[in-house]
Amino acid sequence: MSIKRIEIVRAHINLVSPFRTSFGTEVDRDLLYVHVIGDDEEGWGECVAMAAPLYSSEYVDGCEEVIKRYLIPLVTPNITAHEFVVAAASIRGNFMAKAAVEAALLDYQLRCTRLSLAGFLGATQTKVASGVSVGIQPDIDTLLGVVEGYRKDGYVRIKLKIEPGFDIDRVRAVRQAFGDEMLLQVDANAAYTIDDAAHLAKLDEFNLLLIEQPLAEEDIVGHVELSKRIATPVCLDESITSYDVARGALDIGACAIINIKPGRVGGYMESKRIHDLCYSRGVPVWCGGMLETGIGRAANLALAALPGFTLPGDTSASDRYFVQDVTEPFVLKDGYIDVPNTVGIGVRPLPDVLQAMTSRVDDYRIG
Ligand code: NPG
Repeated sequence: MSIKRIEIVRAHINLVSPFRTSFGTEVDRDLLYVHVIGDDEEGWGECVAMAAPLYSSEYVDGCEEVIKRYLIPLVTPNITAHEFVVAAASIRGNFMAKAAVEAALLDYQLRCTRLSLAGFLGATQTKVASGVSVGIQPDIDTLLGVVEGYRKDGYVRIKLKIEPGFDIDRVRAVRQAFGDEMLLQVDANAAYTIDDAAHLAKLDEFNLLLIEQPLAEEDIVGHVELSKRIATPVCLDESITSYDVARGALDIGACAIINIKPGRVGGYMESKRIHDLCYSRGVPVWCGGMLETGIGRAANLALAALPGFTLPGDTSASDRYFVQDVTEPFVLKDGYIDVPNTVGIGVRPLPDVLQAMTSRVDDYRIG
């Protein structure tokens, strides 16, 4: 299973519609794929970092630099993904960069050993319930129209992006229009401070599944205080960068639910550790999304099939993001998406599509 080369592939894809959050508006994805190549097999990983360091401190050009300068030199011809994770622990932070390399090594190793990622991780579900994340819309009528469209598509849970000035009235309007039964949650992407606790308590009447990352990434202690002052369960996203942070956050009562994003925590193996911790404590988890193309989406679906993923994830169908995905598209069937069950992540880029999207490929010899 000797690895011969690693390619760093840079590519670009447009989103079907702009995606506005409290930190900015994404109109396209500036992509970085890690492509591990051996004699008979290959492996693919997608880096989830955005073009600019607005969601987190990582950004895609920075990830490329870290991958080339610090992570590829750790890769030896016969390294396993686990051995890579151990070696890469000496590099601080840079979770999204590490996760992209780990994912490609895992895909490669699992293809060589004829195992699926879902099987390797311990998946118990063959399809996963799919939610959709709705960006901040210019006005309430537009928002209701967008939610209506996703409901017609069959999404089983709606997540509304919120920020100060675009919150209580928006949630009230969606609840009134679609009823109390609809699974509904909100995501603030760290847009509030603890001084907003009384304001955020106004969300309590809407029976939300959760409020995601209301306060700053570093303000884990603030989330403890907020959790006492609002009834809506607090879910952490940006703050949870590792197993250790997750355990500490749960121990001090900073959150009741965790959003697991493999890119944010440094990979699928760390994600599984966080899942196992939460599962053992009865803490629900769900799989977040970073507007991934089919490569990252396939791996996320394998993770989301673990038994502790009891809430629908941001694992939407390909057509929610792109006109033409880089892989065969993932499709929504009655609110669910099938978990890939063939070897590795179960998909590969479609060569012609990838080539048309690609701007640059850099090649590194291993060994
Ligand atoms: O469906 O992939 C998706 C998007 C889900 O809302 C989503 N992602 O904060 O969780 C988030 C948010 C995000 C989007 C984060 C873009 C970073 C960039």
